[in-house]
Amino acid sequence: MTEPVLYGYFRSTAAYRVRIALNLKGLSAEHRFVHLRKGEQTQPAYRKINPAALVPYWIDDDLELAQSIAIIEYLDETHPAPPLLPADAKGRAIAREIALVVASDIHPIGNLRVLNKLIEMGVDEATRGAWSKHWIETGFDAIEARLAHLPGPFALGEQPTLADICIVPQVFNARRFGVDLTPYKRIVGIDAAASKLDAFAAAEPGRQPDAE
Ligand SMILES: N[C@@H](CCC(=O)N[C@@H](CS)C(=O)NCC(=O)O)C(=O)O
Repeated sequence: MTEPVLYGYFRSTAAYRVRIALNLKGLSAEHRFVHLRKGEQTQPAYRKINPAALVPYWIDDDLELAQSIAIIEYLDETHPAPPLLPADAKGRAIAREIALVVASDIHPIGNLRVLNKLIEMGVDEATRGAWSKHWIETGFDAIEARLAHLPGPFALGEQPTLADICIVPQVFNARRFGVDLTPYKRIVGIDAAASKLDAFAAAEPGRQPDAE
C-alpha cells in the first residue's frame, strides 16, 4: 500500500481537523501543500485533483475524498482505534451535532472564498472582520450552551472526539479574528486540554512545514 496523500494548507482549519484525526490514530500521510492565499486552489493543476478547489483532499489506494468530516469518519471506520466517536448512539449524535455547528454553520460563512467575494463586492476590512467574528460567536454560543450539560475536560468527557477535533481549529481561527473567548469557558477548557496532547499540538498550523 502506498502512503496516502493529504492536500492541505497550514492555516486551513478543515485540513487541521484531518491532521488531528491522523495523529490521534497514529497514521501517517504525505502532506502536500496548496497555498490558499496565493490562490493555488483555483489553478488548473489543483482543480484537476479536486474540482471543488478546496482543501483538505485525501487520496489513498482505494479512495479519493473531499470534506474533512467525511475523511475523518472514513479514517475512523477503517482504523477504529482509538475511536473518534463515543460508543453510544446518543453520544455519537451529540459529537456530530457539535462538529456540524463548526463545519456547517460557522466555517462556510467565513471561508476564504466568501471573504474574497465580500472584497469583490466592496466590503471593507473592518466589516469583513466583524462579519467573521459575528458568525463565530453565534456558533460558539450554541456550542457553549450544549457543553454546559456535558462532562469535561473534552466535549464528551475524558476522550477527545470528532467534536473536539472541530472545536480546536475553530478556536485557533477565532483567536485570529480577535474573538473575545471569555464567555466560552468550556470551549477554552477543551482547547487547553487538547494542547496538552501531542496529537493536537503537532497538528497546530505553526508547526506545519508550510507555515509562514
Ligand atoms: N466543508 C469543507 C470545507 C473545505 C474548505 O472550505 N476549506 C478551505 C480551507 S479551511 C479552503 O480550501 N478554502 C479555499 C477557498 O476558500 O478558496 C471541509 O470540511 O473539508
